[in-house]
Amino acid sequence: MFNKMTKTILGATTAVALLATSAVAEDWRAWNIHSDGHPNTAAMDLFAELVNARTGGEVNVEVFHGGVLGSQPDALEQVQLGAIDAGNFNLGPIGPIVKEANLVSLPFIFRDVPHMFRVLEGPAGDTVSAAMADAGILPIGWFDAGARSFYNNTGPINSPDDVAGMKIRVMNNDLFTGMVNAMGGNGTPMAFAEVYQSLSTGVVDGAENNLPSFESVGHFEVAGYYSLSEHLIIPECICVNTAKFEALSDEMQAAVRSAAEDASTFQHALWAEQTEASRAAVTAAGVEINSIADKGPFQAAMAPVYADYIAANPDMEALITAAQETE
Ligand code: BDP
Repeated sequence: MFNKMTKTILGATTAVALLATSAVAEDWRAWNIHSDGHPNTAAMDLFAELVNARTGGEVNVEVFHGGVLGSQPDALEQVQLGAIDAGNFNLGPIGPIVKEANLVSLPFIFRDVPHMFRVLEGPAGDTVSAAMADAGILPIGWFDAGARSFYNNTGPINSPDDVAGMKIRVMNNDLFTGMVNAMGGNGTPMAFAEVYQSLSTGVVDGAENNLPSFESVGHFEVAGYYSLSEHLIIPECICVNTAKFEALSDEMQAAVRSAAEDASTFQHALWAEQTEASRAAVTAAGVEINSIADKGPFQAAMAPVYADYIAANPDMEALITAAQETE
């Protein structure tokens, strides 16, 4: 399926590539935390291929997979500085840099993934994108990252009380630490690369992520219980250093944008497939996946997280209401 979709998309690029004017070629280094076999890696490879083809070689993207260019918070700083040009970033770690991006990192703010995309494509999403662009991190494509759920090595989680007393690794954002702490747990920010080791040595009791990431980095080998709390539905972007993008001609900007859009469409299809494949793979490996009949108590436990957040960021309230009221 990869090949067929890739070919169709590449076939449509020839005409656009001919539009490319000859200017000095630039090389963009792109960050990706994932490795082979993860949908985002295939999508970032396609993005690079499409940019190179559609800009007629005027922009050459090279993607560095597996987080070799550094941790996500560090890489984001590098994008702001222009030392890294682009990448596939999760909006969670962007929140500490761009306040508006925190809209999508509030637990249970979205009803489901389609609701998240409707918000992103509406006025609230425009506000988030504009703030990111102002901070130097311009989103030009949106990836599906499903929903994040808790996993641990003690037992199934069915209520917030089951999280109480657990040390849970979270991505770098105070909202996530507050989220776990509000359930009586101990939210512990840590780089993604350190989570496997920390789970296996008991430095943390659990973590939270979507099924493809839970599988792809082997966390399922060291955390046998995956509980479908689906507490965070955070999109990811293909993001580019704003100044680098704006320095391109209009044609080149359109070519890069269309590459990001097609790579995103491709990613969405792969994501749906991979989520099911990962569910099957971890189940076959002995992981117990449990659904949670009533998520109400988890949502109720988030009341202080929202109250504290809005008290500290009163200007975010309108955006939060707009997201919640989006049909
Ligand atoms: C994955 C995201 C990646 C994050 C990672 C994490 O795709 O961007 O760095 O989770 O938990 O799902 O750190």
